[in-house]
Amino acid sequence: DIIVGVREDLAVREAATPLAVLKETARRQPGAVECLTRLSGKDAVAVIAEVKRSSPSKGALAPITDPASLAREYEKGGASVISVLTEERRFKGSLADLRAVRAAVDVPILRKDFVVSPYQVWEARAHGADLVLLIVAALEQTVLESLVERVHSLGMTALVEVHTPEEVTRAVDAGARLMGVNVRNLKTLEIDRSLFARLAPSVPDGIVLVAESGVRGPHDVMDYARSGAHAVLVGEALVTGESPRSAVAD
Ligand code: IGP
Repeated sequence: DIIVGVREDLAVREAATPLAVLKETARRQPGAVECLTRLSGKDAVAVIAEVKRSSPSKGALAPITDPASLAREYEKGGASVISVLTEERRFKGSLADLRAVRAAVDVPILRKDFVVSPYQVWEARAHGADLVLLIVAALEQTVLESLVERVHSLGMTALVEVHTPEEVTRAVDAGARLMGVNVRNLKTLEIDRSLFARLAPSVPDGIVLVAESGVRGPHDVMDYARSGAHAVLVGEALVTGESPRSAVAD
């Protein structure tokens, strides 16, 4: 179970850096950048481009020696937000990657991890994140609610990830302003792109909606947009593609 490893790694960091110290670092950061307007912009579908070294389904995707320069390519290509995997064991990401990307770009950045505790939300802010992913399936409702509140109270935006109609309801109840439908089944790791079109109609107006995973190229972007996506989150196709900059721009 991925969460077991996440909690073990978290305990090590908590022992090294007390929460009070982390909060001081977080408070010294420039304020988080508002992202909802740029993600819901009327004419074009927005792209959230992901720095993704590895995945549990495919293993190593690309040798990313310099996450900062990849992030700069994404930004030049027109990405509205840059997502950075920070989970270490399965995705080979790190908070160091997040910090490097923060120093390299001006666009808002998303901490993509399995966030289960407020400590990780403070960590995200301390490393310059503007958005934090929260996965409904991994959290009890009261925990989800308090994490959404914590993210928002620190000026960041929660990207609340759902896979089922029940999870859409839970995300709305928890106060989500930005929701992501992840079409990858977390148990089987299989992609089912039709899930997005099935869930999108039950998402209330006013919530900014992201289609996550399975984008192979412009055709998939258009399909998601037609089904109601304001934005798409793309990892694998960008890190394995030849030119991340033109891939975002196309
Ligand atoms: C990107 P893809 O198929 O473009 O590489 O997918 C993103 O949606 C995926 O990395 C993701 C993810 C997650 C990873 C979505 N939700 C939760 C880890 C944890």
